[in-house]
Amino acid sequence: MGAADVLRGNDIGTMVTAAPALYPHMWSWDAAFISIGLAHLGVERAGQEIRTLLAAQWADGMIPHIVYGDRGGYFPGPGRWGTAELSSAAPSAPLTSGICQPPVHAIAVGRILEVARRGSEADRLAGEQLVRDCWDSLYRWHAWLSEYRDPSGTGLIGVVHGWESGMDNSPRWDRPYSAVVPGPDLPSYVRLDRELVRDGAERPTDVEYDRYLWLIEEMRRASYDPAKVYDTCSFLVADVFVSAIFAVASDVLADLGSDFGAPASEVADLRMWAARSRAAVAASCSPETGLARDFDRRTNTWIDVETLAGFAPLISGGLSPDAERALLDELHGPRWAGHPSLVAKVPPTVSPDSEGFKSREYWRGPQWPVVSWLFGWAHARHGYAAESERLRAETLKLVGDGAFSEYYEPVTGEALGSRKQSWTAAVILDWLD
Ligand code: 9WN
Repeated sequence: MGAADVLRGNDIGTMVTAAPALYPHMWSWDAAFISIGLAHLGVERAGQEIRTLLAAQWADGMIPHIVYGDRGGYFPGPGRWGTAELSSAAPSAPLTSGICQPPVHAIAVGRILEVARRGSEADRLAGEQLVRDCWDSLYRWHAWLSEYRDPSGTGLIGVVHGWESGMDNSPRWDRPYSAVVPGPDLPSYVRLDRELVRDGAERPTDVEYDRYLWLIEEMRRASYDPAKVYDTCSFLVADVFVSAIFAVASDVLADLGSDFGAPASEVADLRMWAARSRAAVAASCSPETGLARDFDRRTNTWIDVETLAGFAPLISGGLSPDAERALLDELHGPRWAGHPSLVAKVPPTVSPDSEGFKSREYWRGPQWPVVSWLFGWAHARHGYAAESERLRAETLKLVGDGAFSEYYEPVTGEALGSRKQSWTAAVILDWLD
């Protein structure tokens, strides 16, 4: 089965589910990457994916992390969130979760436009229409992140749940999560993921899940009011990877805005947010390791845990040329993508040389093709064509088994997590172009 078949097989009409069984709904950042893959099958269908997502945007501007389709099959489902009942900003159709995910959407729209402009006249028109139709919604989304997740204008965007980072159980979050203490009134629940991924060690633990669910309880109690959530939620971390994505996506959106006649003041806002976040990500780098760091806003401390997210400045730019070169060499060097034990020279989520490395456990070590795509895209944007091409070739080698897995065991190359994961297929389609 090829990448295109995976996307077609997961297409339920207006949305391509993130995966056939484990994730039978639309996820925000998955949808963005999926739309890039779809652009290679048809620009109209790619635009439809973005439109479906934006139709679920909250009245205040947030793009929710899950847009539920008609099927159940995933926990937590919409009933557990209760967003439509509790928040006047949340839509009641479609139903959504109450948190967000990394803002990669403008990057996706920019890439769809590039693909569209290389295609037929109809493709070009469809791509340009998509930009016109979604620019304002994406501006409001970036404005929401700036206003509610960085209210003091530091440049670092806060996340109130590990799920918002997209890297759910990364060791970056272990310390902030240790302060999330589920109350005795946490309503009981049954995990569905454990039935679908047979080896439990590939998924987060039950202790982690209790914390994930407890945060939802806290947010329900704040009625998903973003200012209240920011003030009260027991998990609040300034996420350096989300901030880097926000910076570069704001640039992309500003460029699209200038080309398509968006209001100058809004384009200027985006440029300011981009510059501020780029500088903040660069300034977060550890003097010892050179890696960028998250900042725990509840304890006011830097999180000195070495993970792939530390390479965030390679996404957003803004380092001195020497520092950037050093970070790039580190990413591709023997502690990370070039580690001698790896089957494919693709960055693992945690270095095999780190204490916290767990080769099969989700965001604690495995290689995620979608993250490699993001680094590859950023390398190309910042002028590192050879490194970009290396990530492409090595990731293609990794997914050569045709499983299109969610993530891979770096030392053996074994496919892990969900198979036929849509965003894996999507980035491969883009890379095969
Ligand atoms: C929770 C869909 C999503 C990705 C995330 C990934 C995983 C969900 C889960 O799957 O998270 O949102 O149930 O584990 O961590 O990045 O968007 O593919």
